[in-house]
Amino acid sequence: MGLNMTHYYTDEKQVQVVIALLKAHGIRKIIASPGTTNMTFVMSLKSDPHFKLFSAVDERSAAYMACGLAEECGEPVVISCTGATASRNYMPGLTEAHYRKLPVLAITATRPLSEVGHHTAQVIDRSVFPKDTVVHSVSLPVIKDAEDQWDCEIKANRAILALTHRGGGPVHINLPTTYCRSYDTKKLPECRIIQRIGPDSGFPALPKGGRVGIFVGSHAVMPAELTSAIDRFCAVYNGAVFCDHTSGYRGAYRVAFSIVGCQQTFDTSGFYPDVLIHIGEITGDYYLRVSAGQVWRVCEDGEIRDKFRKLRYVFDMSERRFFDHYTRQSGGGQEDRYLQECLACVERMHAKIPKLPFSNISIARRLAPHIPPGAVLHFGILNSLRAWNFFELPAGVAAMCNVGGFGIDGCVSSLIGASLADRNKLYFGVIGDLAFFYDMNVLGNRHIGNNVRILLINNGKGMEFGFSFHPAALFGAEADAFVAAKGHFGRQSRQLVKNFAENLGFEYLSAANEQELEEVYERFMTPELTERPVLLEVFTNDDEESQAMDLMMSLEKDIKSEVVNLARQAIGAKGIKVLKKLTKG
Ligand SMILES: Cc1ncc(C[n+]2csc(CCOP(=O)(O)OP(=O)(O)O)c2C)c(N)n1
Repeated sequence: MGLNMTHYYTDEKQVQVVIALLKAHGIRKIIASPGTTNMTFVMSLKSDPHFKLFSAVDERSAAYMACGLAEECGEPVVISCTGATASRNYMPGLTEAHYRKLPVLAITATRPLSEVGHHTAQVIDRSVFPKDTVVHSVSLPVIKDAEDQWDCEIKANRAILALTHRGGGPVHINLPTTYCRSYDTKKLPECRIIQRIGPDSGFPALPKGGRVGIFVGSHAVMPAELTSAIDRFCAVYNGAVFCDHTSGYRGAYRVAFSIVGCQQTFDTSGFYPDVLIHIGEITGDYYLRVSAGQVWRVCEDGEIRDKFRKLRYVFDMSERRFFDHYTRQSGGGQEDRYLQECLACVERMHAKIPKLPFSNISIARRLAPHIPPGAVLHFGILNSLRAWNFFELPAGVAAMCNVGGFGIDGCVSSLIGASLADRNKLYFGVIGDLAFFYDMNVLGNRHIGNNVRILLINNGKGMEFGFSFHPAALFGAEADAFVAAKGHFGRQSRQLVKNFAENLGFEYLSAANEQELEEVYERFMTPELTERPVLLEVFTNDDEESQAMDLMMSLEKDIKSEVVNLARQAIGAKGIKVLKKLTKG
């Protein structure tokens, strides 16, 4: 019966993704070894004339054959094997390929990984390879939902690209099967192909006439040449540069968009660019919500980082090279409509900020303009950075935050470390109480100089967990004790930090309301070096902190977002899910 049966691609989605991406990346040659576990893959390939299949019983031989074929043709060759010890026999050939940088892609089929270690027949652990066999190894999921689909596409792209990246070499994909018996898929799914562009590759065209956004994650302070390269690029491509305080860019196209992005009842999608250029590392600005039809990542590490889930190209080169190339290509012109639209919206939001309750945000609003130019400003994780991101800093002030790992454990130490670099420069830190008490022993470090100024916002808990948008809001004040860690460290004692800091030689200032802040802030912000390091402790309370945040997040409302928000409040997130399902059906 099987003899005359017409079959197409397997219905296993993860196998379809691999096949679609092999095709998209122009890979054709396959050497298949016999087995059941790789059957859905092999039989699907056989149904597609794009692929040229060879058979080899012995996997050891198959891997060596792939070495010869890859070298002779100058293109990647796939080897496919089943479970049991089949993949172990790839080792000699992969070792050969490793030392000769041959693009051999070993796709080892397996039962779902959850079965590893449970005495399932033929299932072995392939999570570790000798260092000199493959340059990259991935395990793909069995695709059950959109998240798996994304994971699978990214990993398959990453594996295929590793065959030729920086010299290239052999690569491993562990591909699960569910032994699906239907081969009814006539058309492969549309998969997102990601391509890597090196300095010597052809560059894709960047269309003019649309809007180009540049998203800068945390980034070292940009040198003047890079800033002007970005500015020249933006001028010809109608660009805008979305930043937070850690972005290191202070050029003419800067947009501090956080205040717009945080609006809960305002749809920001009208500001999305056609293409988004992604540079820099992790951002601490959760509100810099920008997306685009396509994202192009530019970074000298050449890594695939799909923050926006729209990644199309990775430019494995310096940012200067990228921006200069496209500016040269552009044929000139001058266009800043996009920038002006974004800036106008930011300005409109600022104009709408009401009087705020006494809080980290109101303090940021009052003090941000007074940071002396030339100073460096460090922010604690996470709420301090958020609060201050709403307000611009004076030109010449650089800002940092430990957004690499987001630990509250080292914010003060990082500030002190930075301050050792230049004793004549002022180093400010804005730190929450949990982060401060966590890391306060560094204040006893004997190297601390008089160039350190610490603004401690003591709200008595991890305020982060007390905002209405936080999932802990579900529990109200019940979350205080064990989620927000309220009640430690002297419960906002007026003496504890004062005594500690003064005994260690700090000048201590404090404020518990607006008026008291007015009395002390000028001393704290004095641009001259003071005799001793200064610590200003400001006491706020959680209710007012929370109210201030709510006010900031509802500066502007559009009807659509407001309806969605009201519905969410009325029927909850679960209800929204049900509604979405119903309307889809
Ligand atoms: C080492 C470490 N532990 C826990 C966390 C989780 N966390 C993130 S923000 C935060 C609260 C910080 O509170 P605080 O420093 O007082 O700042 P606030 O939110 O009150 O402004 C915590 C515990 C973390 N980021 N790092």
